[in-house]
Amino acid sequence: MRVDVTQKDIDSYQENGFIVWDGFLDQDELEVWRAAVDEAVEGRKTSRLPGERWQGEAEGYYGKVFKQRINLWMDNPRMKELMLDERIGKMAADLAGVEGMRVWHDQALIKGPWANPTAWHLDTPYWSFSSRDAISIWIALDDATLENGCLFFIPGSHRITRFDNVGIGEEIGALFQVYPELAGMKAVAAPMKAGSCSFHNGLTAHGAHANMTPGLRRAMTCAFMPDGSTFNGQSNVLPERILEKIKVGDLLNDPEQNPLVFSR
Ligand SMILES: O=C(O)CCC(=O)C(=O)O
Ligand SMILES: [Fe+2]
Repeated sequence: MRVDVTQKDIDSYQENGFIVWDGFLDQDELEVWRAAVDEAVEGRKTSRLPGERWQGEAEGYYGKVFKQRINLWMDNPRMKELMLDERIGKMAADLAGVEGMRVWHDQALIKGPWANPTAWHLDTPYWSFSSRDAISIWIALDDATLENGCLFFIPGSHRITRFDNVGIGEEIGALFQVYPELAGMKAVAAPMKAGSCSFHNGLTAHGAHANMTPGLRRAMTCAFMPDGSTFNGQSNVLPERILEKIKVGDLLNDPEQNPLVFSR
């Protein structure tokens, strides 16, 4: 695993709101990740979340953007070992410039053959905390190409966006109605070899192509929440057990839900 973050990487991430990280996993590690993700996704059947919420495949257009299985770390021991790796948490904390990182949620995102494009969107505004320093790792388990649905980012957009957002729906450019100031900015494609990854700020505008091939575009991702973040009132992926008792402003620090992966 290539985990050596330099000051140059940090500067580049802070400037652009994303960084592509070639050669994150070596071939042996890639095989381990692929096997673990395939096993965990298979084990999850049609539940998008563990527990009682978000059971069954998403309906309609969104259900054909990707197959989404969230928080695989919670019910698959092999995924837990991979996702809660302190080295990944440290990379996320170093790039984001924070003291500690908790898992917000992991997710497998699998674009099947002829999957719909992933409309332009931001991530953090969906979540149950509001931080400008949330960050996601997106690991390519297959080569992610212009043909099968690689990611696109708008460099610098994380410094312009607010917490207004759009859903990942049929209108690929809906985000630009909310942020006309982004409309003139050029996007960068992020094709990646299998085993490479990217990190992006949750407020960076991003999306992905359709899958125009008969093969899979498998990705494993994890969103990290800076330690110390508090509840903003949105349920998102939180289970009933937590929603029953939490109040706006409370710390999101339940170790069974948001484990601390790294702290300085
Ligand atoms: O994999 C995709 O198509 C979208 C990924 C994404 O939006 C994310 O990781 O935040
Ligand atoms: Fe996203």
